[in-house]
Amino acid sequence: MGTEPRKLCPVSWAHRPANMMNRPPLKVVSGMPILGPFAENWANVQRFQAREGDLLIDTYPKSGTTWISEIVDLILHNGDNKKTQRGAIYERVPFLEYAVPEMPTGTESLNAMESPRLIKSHLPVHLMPNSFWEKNCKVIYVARNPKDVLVSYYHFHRMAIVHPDPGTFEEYLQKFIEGKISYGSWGDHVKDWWKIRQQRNILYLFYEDMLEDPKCEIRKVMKFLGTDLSEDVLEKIHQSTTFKAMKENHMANYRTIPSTVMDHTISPFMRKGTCGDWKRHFTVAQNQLFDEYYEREMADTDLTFHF
Ligand code: PPS
Repeated sequence: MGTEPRKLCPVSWAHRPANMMNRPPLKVVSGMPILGPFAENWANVQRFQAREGDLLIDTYPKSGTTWISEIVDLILHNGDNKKTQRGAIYERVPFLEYAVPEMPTGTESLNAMESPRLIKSHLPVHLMPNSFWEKNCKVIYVARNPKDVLVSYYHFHRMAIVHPDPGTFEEYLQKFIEGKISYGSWGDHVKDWWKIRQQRNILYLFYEDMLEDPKCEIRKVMKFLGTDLSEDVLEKIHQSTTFKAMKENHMANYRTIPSTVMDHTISPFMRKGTCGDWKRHFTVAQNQLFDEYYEREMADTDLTFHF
């Protein structure tokens, strides 16, 4: 296939001090808690100029961002997994609100990047830079059931030192329910994107559907992107984006980030990749508490999840 590999934004970790960003406290921007260093760059995020043809991948954290990013990049390269080896996932799909001291911010990387760009974000609808709507950018949103999100996010806090210490699982569960974690309320996030999905250029997907019938969901993405690839290419994309394949793929599994920043020996980024791992974490009492929270959160929506 003759597709030119898309440009990427090289990120160098070469000069990172060993104690970089040791668990800085969260800050609140526009009512939402966010990683302290991200808050410092907030004005640049709000001023960010999206361009026509940008594709935004948005999720509440730990909902399948990396998975859908890899799928999209493969679709745009006709399933050629040599081309998707051109850089780490965070270089191919820069993270809009990313900011840590002494490194290029997400907005700087994206401003320097040639179009067409793939952009990752975890921002809720009401904090999206306006330019995405002005330019009518396509958005792929992925949602995941909150019990598995919580478990995945808890383990991610343990291994990634840009996050505050999660405390015990019990303490973390309480913080999640109260929305006192980076990106705030899970319920508001998934519901607000759900509400606007038909007014905007949004493909709303579910992690659990991607697990159950990956090819069907990849086909939906192809259609949304206006591509028509053969069954062989579809099969290749599917094989390259199984949990096992991505766990072994260093350009997708975040192993290129120094272990002082993400320590995969504490918990790997590609951890379980399943639906229902929460059952191994929640006690009966915690599950009851969480179900009550879920009922409250979802009382005003027709959005539902598989657990
Ligand atoms: S982040 O940090 O918010 O961008 O993380 P994100 O990529 O959204 O979510 C990480 C979880 O997605 C799982 N994952 C996958 N599951 C199934 N198949 C594939 N291919 C895949 N790739 C990533 C990853 O394992 C994290 O979930 P948990 O439950 O922790 O395993």
